[in-house]
Amino acid sequence: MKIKSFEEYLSTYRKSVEDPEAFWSGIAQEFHWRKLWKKTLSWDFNDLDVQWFIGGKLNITENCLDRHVLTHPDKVAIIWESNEPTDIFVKITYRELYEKVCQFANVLKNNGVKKGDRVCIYMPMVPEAAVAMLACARIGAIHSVVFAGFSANSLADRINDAQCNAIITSDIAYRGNKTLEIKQIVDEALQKTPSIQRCIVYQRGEGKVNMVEGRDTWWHEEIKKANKEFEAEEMDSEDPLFILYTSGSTGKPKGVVHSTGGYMVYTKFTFENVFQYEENDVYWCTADVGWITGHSYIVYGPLLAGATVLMFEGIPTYPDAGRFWRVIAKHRVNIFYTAPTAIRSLMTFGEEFITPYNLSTLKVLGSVGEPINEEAWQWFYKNIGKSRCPIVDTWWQTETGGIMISPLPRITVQKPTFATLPLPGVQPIVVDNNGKEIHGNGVEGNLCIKFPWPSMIRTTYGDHERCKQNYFATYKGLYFTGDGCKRDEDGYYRITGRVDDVINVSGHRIGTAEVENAINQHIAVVESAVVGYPHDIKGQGIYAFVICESKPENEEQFKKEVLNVVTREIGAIAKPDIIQVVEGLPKTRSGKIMRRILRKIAEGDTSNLGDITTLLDPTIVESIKEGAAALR
Ligand code: 6R9
Repeated sequence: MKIKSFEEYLSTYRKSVEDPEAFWSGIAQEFHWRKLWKKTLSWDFNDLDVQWFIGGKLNITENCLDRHVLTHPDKVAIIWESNEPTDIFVKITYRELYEKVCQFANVLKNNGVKKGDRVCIYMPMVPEAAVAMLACARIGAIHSVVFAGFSANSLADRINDAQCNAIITSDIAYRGNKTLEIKQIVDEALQKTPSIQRCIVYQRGEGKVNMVEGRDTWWHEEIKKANKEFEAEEMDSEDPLFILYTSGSTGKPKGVVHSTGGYMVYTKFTFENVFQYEENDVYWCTADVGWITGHSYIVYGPLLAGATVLMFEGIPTYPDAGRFWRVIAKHRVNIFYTAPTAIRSLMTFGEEFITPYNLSTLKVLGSVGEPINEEAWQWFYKNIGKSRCPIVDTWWQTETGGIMISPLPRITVQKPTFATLPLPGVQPIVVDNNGKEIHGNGVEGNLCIKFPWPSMIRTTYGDHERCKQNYFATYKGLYFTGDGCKRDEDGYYRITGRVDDVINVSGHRIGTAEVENAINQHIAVVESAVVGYPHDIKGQGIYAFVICESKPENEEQFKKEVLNVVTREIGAIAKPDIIQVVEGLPKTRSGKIMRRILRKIAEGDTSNLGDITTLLDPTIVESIKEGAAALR
């Protein structure tokens, strides 16, 4: 079902709210189910229990692949552009993808993976990453993709939390002019993961890696022995499809669990509508499969819709800052979905990197991951879209599974920096800090959702209580997003950013507590406090206030060590931008750090720090202020 006009959007939205079950069951009919559902929805936000398409049986890969093989087997499913900008690239048709997935499903089976098992995927941006995900889905195993920028420790924690019994990885990964030793990181992680029985290694480089006898095996060797047909496992609509770890306000990342039927229905519906995908379009989303955007809008959404999706291995600035535009011209991309941080970074390089390339095939631009500022929006609109392509500013989260608030291109009147209006089936409400609904327009508050949608989080893996506490306990009877928002006079939503202890660095969610835990691993560190601050390119930067046992002799050296510890514990994406060694932290008498004060100092706004008299030692604030000023 594709909405074609604003009137149709309004009437569809109205129907979706008046009778959500009728609305979604209508959309769900478009798919292939082995057995239809008996009841569309059952839900309880207080004791968190949400089920969609109850009793329905299906396999999502039959909808991603088998259906398309019947109708358009030779259509290109994936175009793969490698890190190196050569003329050679890979095109995989739906038939070929089907065969690769079936073949790899057999490999998984031959290696002892069964329905319900958890399989970790730690891979670069190669088509085999998508093949691995779909092969898991085909046999009913639950994939847990871990972004291949996370450290061995982070990887091990995630594997252990989900008790994965197999991992799929590659020898190396190419990112720009760097070669990352992926397999080495896996080897290190696997020292601490007793549940792992098998490690299947895709050869991306020269394959010169250590292989552990009885545990490790090569992808290319395994597929030689595997058949290209695999009868898909029959799954229940509510069987988990995947786990994806994400940061929250507590120290430990949580495994967000998505189920099969609802996720399928929602990602296809939103993909088709938000991007207004048309039959022969080439669609490119620059995310990594390690994030939810890669799951929903590189793999599942587009393939469910039978689209042609471009997958890119490299980075925006290699070999130069014109790479994105070169790829768009080369593959005649029609729909381009990226992140504000990439736009802000490319803006700084100037237009000479854009002008050589023909961008006339572009029809729709998209943004995701963090608030897009007016300047970046305008630059994207004018320089890339040539003032003729609408921008869809899509707000959503790992937990929501799919896009929630977004304009529909050429349908919704856009407004820079506004995600605009909720998609059909999405019922946002704004509440004050006491959880009271703020009615009307021209208001601001905390963004919650009051009614279930098909692709919403079902639980956090292994800890249902935590999921309840995290998302459904702050405001009774509501799903709390953790984001603040404005609703303007037109009823348009603008997301203002996180209101919890999560920092959004270049569109990546990082918990302040996670970074603190990592910094505290440094032998000389007594305590630390981490806050976000506005950063021109990253959106938010990480600012760490650190108390040492004794003043470091060589402060530069100490800071380097702290960065190394964070890289080791979490990964390079969590490295603080600024480290300030302090003598104390602003604490209340009950020992709570007043982060509000640290945030102000990190922002460089110390004119009004508010009431500091309740602090145990108010003088500490002066010394932190002075130290911060000296760092700028
Ligand atoms: C899809 C994704 C979710 C957080 C979310 C919010 C921020 C995402 C946004 C946006 C403003 C947008 N966010 N899209 N903020 N405008 N269009 O990014 O998922 O990694 O879980 O991050 O990202 O703060 O709460 P995830």
